[in-house]
Amino acid sequence: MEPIKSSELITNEDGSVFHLHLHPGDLADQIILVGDPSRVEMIASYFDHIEIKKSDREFHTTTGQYKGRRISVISTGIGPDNIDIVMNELDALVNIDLQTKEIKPEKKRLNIVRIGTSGSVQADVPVHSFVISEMSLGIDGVLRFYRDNETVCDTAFEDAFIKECHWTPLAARPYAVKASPELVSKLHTAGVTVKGVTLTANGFYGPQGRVLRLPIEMPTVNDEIARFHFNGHKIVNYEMESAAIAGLSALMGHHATTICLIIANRANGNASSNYKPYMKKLVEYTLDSLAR
Ligand code: R1P
Repeated sequence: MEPIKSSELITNEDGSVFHLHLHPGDLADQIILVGDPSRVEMIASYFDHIEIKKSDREFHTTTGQYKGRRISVISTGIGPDNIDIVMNELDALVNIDLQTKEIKPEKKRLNIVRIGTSGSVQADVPVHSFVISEMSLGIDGVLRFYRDNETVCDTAFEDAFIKECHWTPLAARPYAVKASPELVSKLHTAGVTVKGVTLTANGFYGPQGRVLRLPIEMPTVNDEIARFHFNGHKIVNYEMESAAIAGLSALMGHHATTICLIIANRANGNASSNYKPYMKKLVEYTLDSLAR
């Protein structure tokens, strides 16, 4: 197979991958993705030992050890467009030789857990709940640019969602992708976490049904989303990254899921006045679950 052209897989002068500025040896097999770069610092403060710290733009990485487990924490910034960058560069770091730009014959599988903040659409999933995405529904379109995307999607779930939620923006058909069942069961504890479907939007306001000054195309969509259920699955929360992570991981052969802290409840209008202590609890819970 022809090597990948330099224009398609850009590397920096020091040989690191273009946006993440990482070399293959900088990356652990267990990865935690977060949106906020300051959350990288906070998570790394629990590490027993820090090996590497690198940053460029919103992409900050710390690799270290937690209870003997090597982990890389990486911030993605906000949104699914950045996930396209991060997932492709993570995969390139382990599955492409960055010097020859040849795809390696043996593929490596990464374990990827996103720790995020999100808004609940269910009145009975209150602020400060921990929600694990057993499936994500992306309305962001990223996955649809990749061939064979439908092979990792639940088309029946998508059809039901489009019909029952009267979904009109079909430029990018919503895509439903399962998270890694192994990671979901590793992170789930009955009574501590809630499992459900996470809706990944390509914006924070209109695309999540928020109205400030501009009216939106589907004014009743959040009520319909809250009522929607299919094959025992309900949509629990909204954020902006998990579907692109789950979808690209499924296509690339990595394991991934997302665990989120609820910081606002869209059904009853409540919002957390200070979510940071609860985020620390979620981080402690997730690190200990991964170290087990
Ligand atoms: C929006 O405020 C951001 O917060 C959520 C959304 O997914 C989006 O990235 O996650 P993070 O707290 O991980 O950034």
